[in-house]
Amino acid sequence: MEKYLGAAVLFVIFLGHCSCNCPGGTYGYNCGYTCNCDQDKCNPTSGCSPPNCSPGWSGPTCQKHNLARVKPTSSSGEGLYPSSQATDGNTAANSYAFCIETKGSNPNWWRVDLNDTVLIRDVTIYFRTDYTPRRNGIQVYLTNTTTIPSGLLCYTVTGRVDGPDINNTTSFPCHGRGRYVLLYTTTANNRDTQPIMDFCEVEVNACDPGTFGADCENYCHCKDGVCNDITGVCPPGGCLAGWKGTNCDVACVQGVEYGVRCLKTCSTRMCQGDGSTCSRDTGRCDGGCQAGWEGEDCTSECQSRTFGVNCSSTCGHCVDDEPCHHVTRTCLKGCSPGWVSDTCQQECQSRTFGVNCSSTCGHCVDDEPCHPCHWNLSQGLQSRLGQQHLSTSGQQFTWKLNGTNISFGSWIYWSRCDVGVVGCCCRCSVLMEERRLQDGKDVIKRTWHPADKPGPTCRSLNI
Ligand SMILES: [Ca+2]
Repeated sequence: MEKYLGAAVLFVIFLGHCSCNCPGGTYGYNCGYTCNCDQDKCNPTSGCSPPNCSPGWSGPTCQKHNLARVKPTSSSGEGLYPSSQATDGNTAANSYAFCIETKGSNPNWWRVDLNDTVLIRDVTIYFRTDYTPRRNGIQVYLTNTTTIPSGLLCYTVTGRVDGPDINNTTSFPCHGRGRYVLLYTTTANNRDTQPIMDFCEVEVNACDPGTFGADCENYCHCKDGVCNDITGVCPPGGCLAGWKGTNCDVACVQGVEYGVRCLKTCSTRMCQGDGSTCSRDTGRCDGGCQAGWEGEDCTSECQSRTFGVNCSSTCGHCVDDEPCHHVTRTCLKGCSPGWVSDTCQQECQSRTFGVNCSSTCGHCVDDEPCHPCHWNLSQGLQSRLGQQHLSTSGQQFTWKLNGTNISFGSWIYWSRCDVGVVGCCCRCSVLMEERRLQDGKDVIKRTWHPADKPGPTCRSLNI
């Protein structure tokens, strides 16, 4: 049953996900799996398969890894055949010459050092097939210490003392994290006076991340790619997009729902055209988005003051740089001073300026239009002259010229000169207050100065 489900999962998970361009050595969904075979034997969609698996890898997709292969071994006493022959990768078992044989002792043990604390799934022992008695009573531990015995007792080999009812190849779960796998016995079988072990190979198996099942033949659907290697259940944090259910084993209904836990609905996307498919993971719109929408599934409104097809157009002059409507371009809160119309793209006309172009220009030379925006004299002068030349008093701004304080009105409307060069002011008029002591009195003289005439005008102020 487990293998049947695995085949079904394989079929579904790769459907619609071209992995044709996976980088070398990877394959499958999001190129998230490693090819454990020569690269030229690795199908970009389905990966590797026997007999092409790299040494130490097995299973229908070469995802099952024998971590014990060529790892260092030790034993309670080396007999005729060294303990390392149980991790040499050769599972031949029809002669003791391929196997190990410990020296008789009680207790008696053999151990492989995996070189690191690792997660393992199961263990397989290949017993001698030409001599069967030394099987019964062997205990298998997964441990992190060299204490004999210690750790998790995974399995006890049990059967007749002469062993024929015990499988030549005995596999059992041994699920957990550990550095050592220990085979341990205090049982002397048959005619032995002391316990002796003589098996031929021990495989300590783990599934490559993202796979599970007896042969690591199933692919999980977890967000972080790693699931329980026996059940396939995802850790807290959830399923890969496109999957739902407690075990993340239920695919989103194609064409109806998509995304994380299948919470998004295909029909609410703003795809261009009606024929778009709806991939279960991203809900991608095949032909792009309707005007005003963006994102792979076209569910995000245009951002950053953009609108329209591909969000490639920029909003008009909305007040305070507010974004416009992502589809219609309308400025929802009105226009910046100097601009009108729904989309705020039209400049003030007919010598008007300001919010809604509702103010009339001041004393521009030759009745020319003023600059359509508010122009605050303090900002203009300060930016041109620097604060050290300018003092402000209430709504007055005073500049010292040749020892004389010259004050200006608080608001002034510049005539148009170079568009966009605010303050260029080649033809502006300036309301000027000229204050001086004359005969002990403070004399104030107010005049409008066209900027293109000599004197303390805009030009002479060099602004
Ligand atoms: Ca061997």
